[in-house]
Amino acid sequence: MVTADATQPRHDWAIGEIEEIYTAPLLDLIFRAQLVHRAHHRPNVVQGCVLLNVKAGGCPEDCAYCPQSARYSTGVARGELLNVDETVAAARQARDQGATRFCMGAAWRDVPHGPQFERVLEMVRGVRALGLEACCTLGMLTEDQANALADAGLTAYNHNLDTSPEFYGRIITTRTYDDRLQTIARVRKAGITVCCGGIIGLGEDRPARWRLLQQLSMFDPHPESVPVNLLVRVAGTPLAERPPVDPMELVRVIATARLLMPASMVRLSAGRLSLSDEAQTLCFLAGANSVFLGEKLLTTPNPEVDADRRLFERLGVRLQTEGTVPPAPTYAHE
Ligand code: SAM
Ligand code: DTB
Ligand code: SF4
Repeated sequence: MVTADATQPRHDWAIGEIEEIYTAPLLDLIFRAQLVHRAHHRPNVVQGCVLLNVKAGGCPEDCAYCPQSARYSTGVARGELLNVDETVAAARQARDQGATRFCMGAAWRDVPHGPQFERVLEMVRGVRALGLEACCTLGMLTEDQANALADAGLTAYNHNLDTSPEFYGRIITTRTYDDRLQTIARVRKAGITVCCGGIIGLGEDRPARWRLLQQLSMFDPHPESVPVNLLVRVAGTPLAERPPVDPMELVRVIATARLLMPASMVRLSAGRLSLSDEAQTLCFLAGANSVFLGEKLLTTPNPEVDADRRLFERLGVRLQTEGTVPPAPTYAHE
């Protein structure tokens, strides 16, 4: 008789199961998530990542949340691709701040071929040479580009699903959900780890959140990294006036992600400035184990370095000091 192995990651979560997890009494949900979290991760360690916008603004896409789309007047100036030296200098500074992962973002629909791509490859080599994990988010990739990034030593590629397949068309019309899935498949095939998550607060309902989480958990293997972004409402974008999300919903999303994808890094990404220390603490308790450090995300503000230092000190949480979390200790007491 074949029995289901409860210790094996699952890729076939039914929407009904996800709904049941997500809508459980919050304290039960957090307790369950904490048990799974402790079986796979060190409970008092958080990974610090730093973002750098290596190519700002002027993006042809129409992502309704994004201040870097050329279609909206948000005051973000279109910039040139940074040079390798300034990028590596920023990565060194990130390392000095305690980050172990450095993420380079470009406001591109897809990656240009030629000298600009060569420069990105050089940036990746430079960041890796500092002993940091290197992540890029550059838009859609061809197979050749994914392979070249892998050869340069890229650790991870970030390409989000953002929301459910059904709600997606209300947020982005210039490229499809399938386009995204294809880029993610190319990243996986090239041997780069996948960083893929979404945004909460776009106007999606709970079932849309469940569908996003289901889509993420269907990847086999799961994305090694799952960023959960809370919408940063930027004046000039179509979503500027969206009502704020109840932080308890964010906690539910994080706890559900932790339960569906036990070994993945769940990253409390954009939106921390709109959360209290207590709400962030609940997010960590629910299974978030990474944040962006530094006063700026790509174009929007993030908590001050000192504020984060104080928060971690109050919690007795320490920043991860090595690049990758070692595999699954069964019980972690650290
Ligand atoms: N252009 C590339 C792309 O779209 O894949 C890379 C950069 S893009 C800024 C990366 C991700 O940032 C988006 O997929 C989205 O999830 C997130 N993001 C962008 N603007 C945001 C906002 N205002 N609030 C929260 N997350 C945001
Ligand atoms: C992700 O999921 N969140 C980060 C990273 N991937 C690139 C980006 C957040 C951007 C927030 C809006 C801004 O600062 O422009
Ligand atoms: Fe362009 Fe990425 Fe912003 Fe969409 S999210 S407008 S693709 S920079």
